[in-house]
Amino acid sequence: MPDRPAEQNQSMSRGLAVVTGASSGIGAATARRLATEGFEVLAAARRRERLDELAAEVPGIRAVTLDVTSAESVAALAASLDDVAVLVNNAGGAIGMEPIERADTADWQAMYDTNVLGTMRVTQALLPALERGAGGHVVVTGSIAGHVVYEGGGGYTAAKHAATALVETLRLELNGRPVRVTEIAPGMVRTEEFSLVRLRGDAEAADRVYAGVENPLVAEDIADCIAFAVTRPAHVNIDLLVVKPLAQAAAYKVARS
Ligand code: 8X3
Repeated sequence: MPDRPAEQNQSMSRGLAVVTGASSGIGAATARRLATEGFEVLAAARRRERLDELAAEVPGIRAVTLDVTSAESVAALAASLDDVAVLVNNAGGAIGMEPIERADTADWQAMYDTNVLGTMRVTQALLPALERGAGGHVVVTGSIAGHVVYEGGGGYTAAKHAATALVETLRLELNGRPVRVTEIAPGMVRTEEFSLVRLRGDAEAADRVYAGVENPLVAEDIADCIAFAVTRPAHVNIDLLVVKPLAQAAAYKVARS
């Protein structure tokens, strides 16, 4: 039971935050954290059951089914929203570690579709709602892979570089309008799914990514950075936060015991 009347909760709300890719990892942690920061949170993803569990567990979170690769799904979400304070474009991820000479076109297309076009679709559709009221904030979960390249990362680094280009272009195009634009670029974050999906379900290979690394980042560390960016005063725009664990000096320079 809420300990305050509904009207009072609403008046204390920081507004609506939409988080894509909210069914696990950084997205789920961000949904939880923004709810505790006083946002009304719409947790969006394809896997509805996971979202329903999250919404049942955390007051202030509602679930909505969203496929960022579908224009229809994105349009349906946008049609249901009036005023959005924060959009966290978090849906995305990596598929495969093959060198370019053996890369699979379908993997690259899928990575571009979620990490880049997904962000474009959702941002474009929600911009009117983001501009309404007190203005809005577009956050993109990028990656250090959007700023450097590494062997075996071709498709993912290409997609994340494109996501970074999207963020920087969007900030230029929205200049003078009341919408902040922020990229959070994580390095090594240990989540239940990122490396497992990237390595096509090979759990041992996924574990090796983090082997001997003292304290890789966790999803809550990135949620913390997102919460920081979106709770600054409205005139303060955090352009980019690059966030790595202490053990990681560069994409492939990682201290291991
Ligand atoms: C995840 C970071 O180093 O695997 O976005 O590209 S990395």
